[in-house]
Amino acid sequence: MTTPVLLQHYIDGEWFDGDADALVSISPAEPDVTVAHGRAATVDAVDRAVAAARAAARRWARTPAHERGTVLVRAAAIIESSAPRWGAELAREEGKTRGEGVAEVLRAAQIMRFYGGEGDREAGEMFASPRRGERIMVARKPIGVVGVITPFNFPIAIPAWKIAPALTYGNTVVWKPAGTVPLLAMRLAQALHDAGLPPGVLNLVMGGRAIGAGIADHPGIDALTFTGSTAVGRSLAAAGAARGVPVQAEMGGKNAAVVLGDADLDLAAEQVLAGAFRSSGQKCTATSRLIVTEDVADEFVRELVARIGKWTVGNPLDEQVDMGPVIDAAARTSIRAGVDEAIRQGARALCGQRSYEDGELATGFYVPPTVLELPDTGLDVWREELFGPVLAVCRAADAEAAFALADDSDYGLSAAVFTQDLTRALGALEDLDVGILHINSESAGADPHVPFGGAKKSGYGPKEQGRAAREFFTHTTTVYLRGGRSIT
Ligand code: UN1
Repeated sequence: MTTPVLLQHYIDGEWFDGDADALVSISPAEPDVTVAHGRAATVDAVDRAVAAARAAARRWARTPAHERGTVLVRAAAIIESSAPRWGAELAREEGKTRGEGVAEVLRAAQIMRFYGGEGDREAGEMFASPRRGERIMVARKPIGVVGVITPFNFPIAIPAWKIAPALTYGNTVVWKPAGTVPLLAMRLAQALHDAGLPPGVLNLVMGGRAIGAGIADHPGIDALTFTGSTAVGRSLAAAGAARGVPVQAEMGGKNAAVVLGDADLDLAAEQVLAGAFRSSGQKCTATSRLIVTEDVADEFVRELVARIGKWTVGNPLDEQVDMGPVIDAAARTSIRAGVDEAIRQGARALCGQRSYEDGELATGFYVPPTVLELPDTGLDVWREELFGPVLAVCRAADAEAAFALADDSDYGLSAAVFTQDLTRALGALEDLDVGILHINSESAGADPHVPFGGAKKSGYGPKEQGRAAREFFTHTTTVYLRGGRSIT
């Protein structure tokens, strides 16, 4: 048994203990095991964090972009070399498998490195002028102090992909991570501290909703970036609009995988399995709807369920385990309630109909991988995000009907289409209103150098990652530039 890590907050370059309620990070696989503990911060810590971020803002904005980037590159190296240890901590704290945990830490390093290099890439645009002797330059400038509010499901990658662009573009940050994953938050802050980030540039304040609200409503915050539920994202967007503060919100998804008759069914089964059940389905990009054309439906669904039968559910630190628990007891209860309600409304469970009733799978917050065949699309499970290992299946007569079903959602984050027919693949691009479209790969996954974000209820504000992040983390100053001497 490992000794629990002491949780500390980080403001103005100093680590300190909180003085509010206990802050305890437990293992969702073994809820009586404490991974890390300390005390939450009081709301006045938000004031101190914002004051520190404001005080540091001017100097950081004036630091050459190359130097800012160098800090991120150094942090990337620290994160990378810590990946085996932090990946295991991530698996213990969040519940995804150790392999996924290590991969996520490495991804955070990759994100840091991408944005580290951003300091040496172009920093604006130059236009011709309709007037002689003039150029028009569009320069990018930081927005100021950014509030960052992050979810539990990618405890280091999502914070990295918000904090790295915020910092590289010259902003300072006040960050509140999800209360269930404080340890990984501390690890990321440590990496940046050890990489030489100046005091006040990043401030980490951990605690409950009051801390999040304290950041969102703080008059000293110039912009707010959030990933989490649509309800919270929308309320933050409303609060931001009321104060004239830009908000970027990445929210829910009800992502479809469409399997057409001409697809490579082995490949599709492998990818749908990963998309629906990796990380226990707790990704906003997870596949929660499967649409399969009638011609291959029986065969495909049978294959999928057979593969699920070979999965090992259990402690995420065991090498042979494919799927761990969900994040907490409340998540387990609400996911199971969603499944029970779907069955009540007429769904047929092809697997996962029974909760785990004894042994470690009952003690930990485990939900079995569940496939529900729906009689029609009138069921709540077709529309509502359960954020767990639950896949709802509907059949479609042909590709056109399948795309119509896939687009039948208020959400529009990602979709996966399995076909070898290029015309149909291009048709999917036309027909599906999504931010991310995978052709022949699972609906989850995001590379750091390209835009990430959703359409419809899934996203609000500019996209994240890659150079798209610049849209949110900078504003522009248009400079009409003349030489200062009359020209002849
Ligand atoms: C991924 O698909 O690998 O909260 C990343 C989420 C998304 C990130 C998904 N913002 O799940």
